[in-house]
Amino acid sequence: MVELKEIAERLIGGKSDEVRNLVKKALDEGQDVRKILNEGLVAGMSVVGDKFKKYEFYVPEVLIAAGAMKAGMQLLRPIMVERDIKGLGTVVLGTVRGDLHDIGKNLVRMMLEGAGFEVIDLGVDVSSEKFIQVAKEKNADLVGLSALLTTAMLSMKDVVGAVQKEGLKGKVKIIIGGAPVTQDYANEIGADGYAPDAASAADKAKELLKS
Ligand code: B1M
Repeated sequence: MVELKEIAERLIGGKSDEVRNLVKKALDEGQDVRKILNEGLVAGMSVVGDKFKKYEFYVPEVLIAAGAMKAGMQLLRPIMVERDIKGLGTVVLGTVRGDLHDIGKNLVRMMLEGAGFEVIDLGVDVSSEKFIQVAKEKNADLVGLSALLTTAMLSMKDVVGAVQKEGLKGKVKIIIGGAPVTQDYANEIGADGYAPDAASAADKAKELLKS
């Protein structure tokens, strides 16, 4: 019988093939999909997030671990879709209009996926109209905005304004981040949350969906 903590340990070490094999074996043994996800993949990714926050892991280690997470998810996702097993929630994520930086945003995506969210990544230079359109279509719980340019931070305000204008305030929470972004700025523009790094973004997303 596969010990699910073994999956977590291999994921932390970034061993994609081993994670894939263990997940397959656990599925073949008839272990519960949700348990494999939570006690294997998500548990491992949450350790990776903690290590990243404490500067024990850097971007390359996170990327490699996220690759291992993806290898496991490729086996779980079709079963979850078939059985309509819901994750923690749906996040529409993107780098705001005028900004092409995406390295941090991609890390945020990996941490959110690692925490069990479904992430719809709209890429870079995303307009407020696009965020709203997709958030409505996908019935999103959260919109995540990233910006690295001080000039592009203004686009975050546009998205918050558009969410209010469309009557989505409260239904769709907004979380913002990126090197020049601060909690003060989030307060100023009326975003629901701010996170200083990718691992904290996943924590903040969970916290916002509880409230
Ligand atoms: Co650009 N760039 N860049 N750049 N670039 C910066 C950001 C800059 C600070 C460099 C500098 O001048 N010292 C500066 C911005 C100055 C400012 O506005 N204050 C700058 C500039 C000016 C520019 C151009 C205008 C340069 C030019 O063309 N003249 C141009 C802009 C293009 C555009 O966007 N329209 C430009 C272009 C580029 C490249 C294309 C060459 C490349 C981007 C490649 C890519 O992203 N695919 C690039 C890079 C790599 C950088 C630096 C060197 C590194 C950014 C990065 O990836 N950091 C950067 C200088 C620096 O930071 N040393 C710089 C690593 C990443 C993991 O961190 O993105 O902060 P970060 O993400 C963190 C957190 O912020 C947080 O979590 C992440 C992980 O912990 N986070 C979130 C991010 N998003 C979040 C969302 C959340 C929560 C947390 O919730 C949803």
